Amino acid sequence: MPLLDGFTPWPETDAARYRAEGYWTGTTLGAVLRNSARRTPRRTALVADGRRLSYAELDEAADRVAAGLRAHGLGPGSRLLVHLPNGLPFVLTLFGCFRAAVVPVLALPAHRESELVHLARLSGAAACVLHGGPEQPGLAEAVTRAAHTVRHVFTTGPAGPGPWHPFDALTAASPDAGAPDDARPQDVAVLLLSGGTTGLPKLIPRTHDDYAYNLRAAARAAGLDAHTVTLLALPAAHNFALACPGLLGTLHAGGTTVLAPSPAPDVAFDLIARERVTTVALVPPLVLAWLDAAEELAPDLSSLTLLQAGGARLKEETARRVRPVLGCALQQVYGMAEGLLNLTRLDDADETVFTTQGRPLSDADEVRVVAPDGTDVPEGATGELWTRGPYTLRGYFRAERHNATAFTPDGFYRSGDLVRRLPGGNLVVEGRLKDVINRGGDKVPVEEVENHLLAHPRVHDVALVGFPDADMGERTCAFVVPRGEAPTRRELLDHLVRRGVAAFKHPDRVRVLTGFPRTGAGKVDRAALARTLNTPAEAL
Ligand code: J2J
Repeated sequence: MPLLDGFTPWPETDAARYRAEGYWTGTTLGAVLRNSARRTPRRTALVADGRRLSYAELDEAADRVAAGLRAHGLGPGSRLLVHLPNGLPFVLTLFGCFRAAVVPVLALPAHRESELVHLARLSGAAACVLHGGPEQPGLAEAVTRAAHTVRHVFTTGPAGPGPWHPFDALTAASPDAGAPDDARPQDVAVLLLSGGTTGLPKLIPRTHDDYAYNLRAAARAAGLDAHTVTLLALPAAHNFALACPGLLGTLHAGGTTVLAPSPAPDVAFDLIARERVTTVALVPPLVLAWLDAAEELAPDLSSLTLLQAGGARLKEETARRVRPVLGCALQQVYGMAEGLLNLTRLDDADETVFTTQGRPLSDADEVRVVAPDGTDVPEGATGELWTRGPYTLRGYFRAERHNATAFTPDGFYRSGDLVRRLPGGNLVVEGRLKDVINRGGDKVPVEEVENHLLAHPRVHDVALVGFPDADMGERTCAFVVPRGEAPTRRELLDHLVRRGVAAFKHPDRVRVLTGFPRTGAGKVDRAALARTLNTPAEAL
């Protein structure tokens, strides 16, 4: 029996095959750390917040947090909303949860009240852990007011009145020496946020078995070993930085993870030189920023051997600059928190690495490229990517209605991405069908943002449209049909801030129109709107 209702397990025949063929090994994520700690207790596992923790220390700290969670009444299947930047509290919370079988719900650091409230409600969170920044009291209050299931708030800042506890309340518990791991391999280990689907963001359940396979296979494909030093520059709460291979893959390999407080080149370059970092994952706008900064600053990056780039399409010209400027290999990664990972391989020809987004991680990944009628397109033609496999979800959490269309009856996930498959199996991402704008790797859910803008009293109708941008790949423009006097962009941004919407969702431009062009079917013609943006325009 699954521990969580609202989780769609794999059909038993598939699960049996994934076990029999060795994809699922019956391990838990808590055991990933335990195993490395047994092998190399004194090696440095983490460098974070000015501290260095050995594997033995991290392992012990994870047990403490598990005991702390249990002491606050959180147990197998309880959900814990986690809103933390890259730092020690994030890693401790995560492993405390894995050990106590509490399910962390990983919000991104950029999220604000609107997203946190939605995630707390959707997950039915029993508690949350918040970063102690200046916005924290407001966020804590909003979440506890709006989500009645939340009984405890742990914060890395000063604790307020009521059900608030300092984060130390979790780490102060004495570990239940040798307590068995409460988690079972087939249970949901973590709820990740979807990069955008129609409507409000969805939660992606990942089990111990499937995520452990994901991180092991990704660690292998990225060539990680005990000498790896990974810089975590992207938010650890995102699948790419967390387990592809990222933090969890590096812990599995017995290497060291350095948590960067910011991905800015000056901060990262210092850490790379000081900690002799070998591996890093970035989104394309950061790859560009690092390339430009490295040409100007000539930093010591001699330890760096691998840059993974993913989250949005990397331009070929940018890909070609990586080795000459940064002195390391490039691996393109086309992934999704829903599961499927595609990567170029370390021994691929340069042409493949520069011009494709790689091929599936696993022999057991099934990928179809299909036409609108659901038939497979010929090799080399563009179609929608559908996938199913040992680490790709079979249903979003508590989203029955959405699942009915997001998955085929035989369990393929309809990704909404338009791809081309080349001879040899490598994929090229050509575009998308889903209503999401990919702003340099940050996924902007169109309908969600439009709904926030529609709530403004002087907005009669609105359409959010992506337009090409040299640095970000795409940016966003809100086309507004006003009610009375048109609101300015500043007024709309203030409105979104008041509603607690993450800054990356704020429109880059605003255009005022008297009405929308329509398609033959009467829908807003977004393509026609996008075409009007090809000429430089003044933002209001
Ligand atoms: C084009 N589009 C891409 C790429 C993702 C590794 C890397 C990225 C993610 C991620 C991830 C792309 N070129 N190289 O989870 O483990 C777009 C696709 C995809 C969506 C998923 C990982 N890499 N994309 O970005 O869940 O549209 O995961 O479906 O945030 O990003 O977004 P997300």
